[in-house]
Amino acid sequence: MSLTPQPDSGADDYVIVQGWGNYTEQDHAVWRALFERQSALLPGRACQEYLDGLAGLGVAADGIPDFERLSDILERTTGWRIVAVPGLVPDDIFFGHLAARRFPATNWIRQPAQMDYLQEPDVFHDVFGHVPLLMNPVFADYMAAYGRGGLKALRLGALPKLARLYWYTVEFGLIRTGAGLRIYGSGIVSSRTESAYCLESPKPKRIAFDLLRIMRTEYRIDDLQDGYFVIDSFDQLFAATGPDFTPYYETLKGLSDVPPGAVLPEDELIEIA
Ligand code: HBI
Ligand code: FE
Repeated sequence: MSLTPQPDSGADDYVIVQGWGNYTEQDHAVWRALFERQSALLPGRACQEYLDGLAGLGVAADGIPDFERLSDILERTTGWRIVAVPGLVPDDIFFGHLAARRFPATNWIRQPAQMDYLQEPDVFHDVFGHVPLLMNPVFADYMAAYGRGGLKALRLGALPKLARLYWYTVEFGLIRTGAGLRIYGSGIVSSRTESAYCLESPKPKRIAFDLLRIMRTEYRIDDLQDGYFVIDSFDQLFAATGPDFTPYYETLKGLSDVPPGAVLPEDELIEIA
């Protein structure tokens, strides 16, 4: 399958039919294995909002969920629906869906040999990783705001800066709670090794959320993160997307990029308990 999906039958938003009936027994077995493995790891590591969303959706071990059924529950809660796509879609299409409260979820699942890592998001990463937090009203608003911001960033040629915000929050974000650090990033909750590493390893730096600092920070897509950013609440995250980012992009032009894992003097470092 080509990695650059073409819109099917004139659907210029890359939306396809999920094809739930076409999943094989192996597909569902891979889902069950991934679901059971992560479900054993996440209590005490993933934030309560994520765990509540997973339970509220009824995403279960038994097999790959039907997007329409999940969407009916999701829509009643935060107005979001899930649309099936063949894989990564062009940025403008992606942001357009998010702005319209449609989460584009890949419809295929990884092969058994890819259990521990795959480059491109599959249905487990997208549905198990991303969809549960869309049940949280504040995070759901953040994701819609991010979509609108993405369309604007494209127009301003500032997408790489905004993509960093997505990476260090939606994909790899941590949150401080009274009980300690917890995970909310989808790239982490769907990964066996990173779910433990991000909270327990002394190697990565953990830095308090700072919007401009994040938008200066490069990231690598092919390895465990060297640095994480930590929010205090989803309200804080949503509030950060309130202002118009145009002046931020101007400010960033005068600031150098920061390598992943580097620490700046002004950083508030957060130690693991
Ligand atoms: N497409 N289906 C899909 N899923 C993504 O997470 C995704 C995408 N296209 C672009 C993209 N992410 C990133 O480039 C943006 O987050 C910046
Ligand atoms: Fe993702």
